[in-house]
Amino acid sequence: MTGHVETYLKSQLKKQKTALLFVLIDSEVSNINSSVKLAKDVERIGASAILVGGSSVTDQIELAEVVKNLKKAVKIPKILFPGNITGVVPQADAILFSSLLNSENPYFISQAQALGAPNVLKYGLEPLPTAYLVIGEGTSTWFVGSARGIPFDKPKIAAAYSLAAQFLGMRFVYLEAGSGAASSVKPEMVRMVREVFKGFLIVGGGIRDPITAKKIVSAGADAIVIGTLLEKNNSLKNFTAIAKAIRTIKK
Ligand code: 1GP
Repeated sequence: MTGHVETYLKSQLKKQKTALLFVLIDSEVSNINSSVKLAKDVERIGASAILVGGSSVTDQIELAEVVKNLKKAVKIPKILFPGNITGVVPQADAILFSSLLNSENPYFISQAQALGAPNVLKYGLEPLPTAYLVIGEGTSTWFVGSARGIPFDKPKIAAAYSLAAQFLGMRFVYLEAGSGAASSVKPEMVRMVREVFKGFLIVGGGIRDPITAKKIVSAGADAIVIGTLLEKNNSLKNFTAIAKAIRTIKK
């Protein structure tokens, strides 16, 4: 069943006629004050949602505090991005209810989901059914999630997983190169996934400049995720440049 946040994201896509910008806030990197300031800044610049979480977030109390404060600070949806059951906390609007489809450990494919699901219901979080696909190797999400990373230059494999996700009823695919990845997912992979996957396509990991962002959006991403860039100096200037650049690509 499609909920409010999913409906909002789709309507934003139609309205903006280009890909959406999601910002990842890692509660273990940014404290409450800096998270709130960052969320307000990126909302003003044009971000459509804030993802909160990450593969190494294990302090659930700290995460809950950040979410609670973001809720008061910004209107755009606050979407949990869990790497484990510790990523499920109250007061967010939705959760990327993800299965790490290319994990070698069934815990990250279905067991964490079973353990987390009762709290998703209890906290009234809107589950966004997501196939989380880790591309490449060597990142935290790859290591923590025991992923067998899809090689960067094997777009057909990513497309096959995305098609499988669609047949399984998942409405979101997240192509993840990993936070701080040396290189982002290649446009060719995004293009091949776009050809077969009819749902909402999120691409993230290692996107740090307008040219890369534009190529990924032109290839068919519905949303790109920016995280690490915003932890650096001068980051808002760069984020603004990315926001401007993707507006030139019409979907
Ligand atoms: C990580 O895709 C997100 O899960 C964002 O990646 O931190 O490299 O921007 P970066």
